[in-house]
Amino acid sequence: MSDNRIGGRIRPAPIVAGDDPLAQAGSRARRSFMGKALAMGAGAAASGGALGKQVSPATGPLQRGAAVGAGESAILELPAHTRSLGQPVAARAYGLPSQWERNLQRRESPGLTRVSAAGVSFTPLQGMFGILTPNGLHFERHHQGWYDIDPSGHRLMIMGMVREPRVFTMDDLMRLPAVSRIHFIECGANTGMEWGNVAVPTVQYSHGMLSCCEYTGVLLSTLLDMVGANTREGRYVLAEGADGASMTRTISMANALDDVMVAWAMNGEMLRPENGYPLRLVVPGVQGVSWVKYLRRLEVGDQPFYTKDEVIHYIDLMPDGTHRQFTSLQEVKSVITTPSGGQVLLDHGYYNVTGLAWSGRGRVKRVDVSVDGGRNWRPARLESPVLPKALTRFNFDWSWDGSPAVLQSRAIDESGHVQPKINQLRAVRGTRSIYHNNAIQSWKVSETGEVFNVQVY
Ligand SMILES: Nc1nc2c(c(=O)[nH]1)N[C@H]1C(S)=C(S)[C@@H](COP(=O)(O)O)O[C@H]1N2
Ligand SMILES: [Mo]
Repeated sequence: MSDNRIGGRIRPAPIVAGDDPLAQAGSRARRSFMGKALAMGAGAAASGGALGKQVSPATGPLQRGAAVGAGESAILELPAHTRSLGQPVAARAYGLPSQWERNLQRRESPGLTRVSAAGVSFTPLQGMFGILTPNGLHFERHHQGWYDIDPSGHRLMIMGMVREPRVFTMDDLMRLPAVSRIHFIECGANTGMEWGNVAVPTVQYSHGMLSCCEYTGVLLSTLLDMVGANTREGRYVLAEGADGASMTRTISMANALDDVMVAWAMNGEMLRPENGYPLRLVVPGVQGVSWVKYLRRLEVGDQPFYTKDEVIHYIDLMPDGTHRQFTSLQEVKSVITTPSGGQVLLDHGYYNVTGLAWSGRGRVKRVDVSVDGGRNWRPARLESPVLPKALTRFNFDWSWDGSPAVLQSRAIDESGHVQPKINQLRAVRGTRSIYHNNAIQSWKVSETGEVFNVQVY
């Protein structure tokens, strides 16, 4: 099911070139199954009972009181799994998702980077629920591939404008007072392909360099205190990774003393190798590149370090040919994840329009949804928790009458910033940028129910 989960009413996103052919075959098979299931009126069975064709969330399947159709025979006849023993507990020492969910995967966009070790994989936002990203579906961005570093040999050095430079082992760090906090991470290049015009078909590719996890680690302020950092003149901190790319970024001391973490855990377990095991920097609200993975060195300094990763990369090309630098904050943004590009509405009637909103400045205050391309807006329901610098889930009731529609969401954060339209953003930033596109996303629902990525001005 996965991508097409929407009550069995939406078929899977089309698989793009270069994707796993097995997944393609699977999705074709599923599509015809879904078609048959719906034709038989067995939508509820096909969709895990959520919003099948005969089921409306208001009434539920059993309150319809109609004659028992072919679909209900799936309830009356006990299937094999109800008449046999299940598998023993030790079948899987480390749990995996159901085999029926195997279409829900991180996906690469072939050709996006010149060498495969410098790659990106995108989170399948269209198939996810709530605000947390499962560790196996967290997007990945590597400048020089990933490593599975032996934690017993890993060290973190803190130096520069400090009274007592120190080298920490993982054991040293994990004895310290820890905090656990939920935050989003978004690559500054997320949605970057849409600057010029519509570039990608699905929300996975347009917005999937985005994840949200509970991180556990020690606050950087605790470590800076331990080494006696000069936090008055030392206004900057350099973070360096242990990978071949030596990813290095400068963060401000203001950030460092606020909520930055040196983290070893993600969603209750140690970091995954792809995401920086055994140690990464967590810089809430700031673009992903500053979240240095395989963290091995922090240096306190009195000016920015102007490293390669901040002088020639992650800068914004403006219409007059100049570059903006150190534009690290991820501004207020939102996107409807269902219905979204590549999905298909199979039927008229009720849909739960759902999506995600976030802001690097703090909490999301409100999300408005439009179904007519931005002429009229109504507020969506924000689901709890609504946390600072974390993804917020929103839901919105919509009844589709079968005519063409353009779905949009617009987020407003607690600082009062409003997510802009793409033409408002272009008026200031031009069309040649790669980074920091937080524009309103539009999904066009055609009369056939197919959903497309479009730009509406
Ligand atoms: N050491 C190291 N840290 C890194 C990177 C890297 O290539 N090497 N990529 C950065 C970029 S550009 C992003 S967007 C995030 C991605 O984190 P993730 O791979 O856990 O999603 O890590 C950042 N930290
Ligand atoms: Mo990134």
